[in-house]
Amino acid sequence: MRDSPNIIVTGTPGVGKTTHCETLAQRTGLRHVSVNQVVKDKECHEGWSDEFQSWIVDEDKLLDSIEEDVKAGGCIIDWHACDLFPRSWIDLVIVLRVNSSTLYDRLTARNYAEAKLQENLDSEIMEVLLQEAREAFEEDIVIELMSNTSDEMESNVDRIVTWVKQWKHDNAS
Ligand code: DAT
Repeated sequence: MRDSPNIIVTGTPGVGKTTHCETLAQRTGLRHVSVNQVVKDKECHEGWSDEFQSWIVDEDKLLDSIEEDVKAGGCIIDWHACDLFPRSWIDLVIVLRVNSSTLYDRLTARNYAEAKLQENLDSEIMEVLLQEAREAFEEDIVIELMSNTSDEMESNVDRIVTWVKQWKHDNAS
């Protein structure tokens, strides 16, 4: 039994996962597990895909790399996918959402190539990550939150901090 919860923060690239996770880690003391960073640092990939402009992730290796940490509890997992993580590892799934025009501006600022930009905009409009989360986890642990403005981000973080405190209270041994 873990004494601190594990949270996934997921959503289309550019929705604000990293920004939320960093603030949440500061406010809660939980650890920010940036899967992007783990994939790079621990080489959990089979090379770089020019077509998708991203690493081809070796999911088994990735899960092995983070298993010990996650099983200990207290991880905020930051990744644009969530259905690879075993249900038993996860207590809360946050799916961040953003308006198309805001996402367009954020991804353009990152100099995304046109095809990748369009693919991510389509994914956000089609709610791909939200559906993935709802299919992979119990519906009552999947929470959709808007992330267009800093006010929304502050309120999201406040809400998750409160949830963490309550979880710890409810699960205290
Ligand atoms: P992700 O990790 O999902 O790719 P990010 O945290 O790197 O996203 O954020 C992308 C950019 O958008 C970054 O410049 C910060 C900004 N941003 C994120 N969430 C925001 C919010 N709720 N309000 C205003 N700006 C936000």
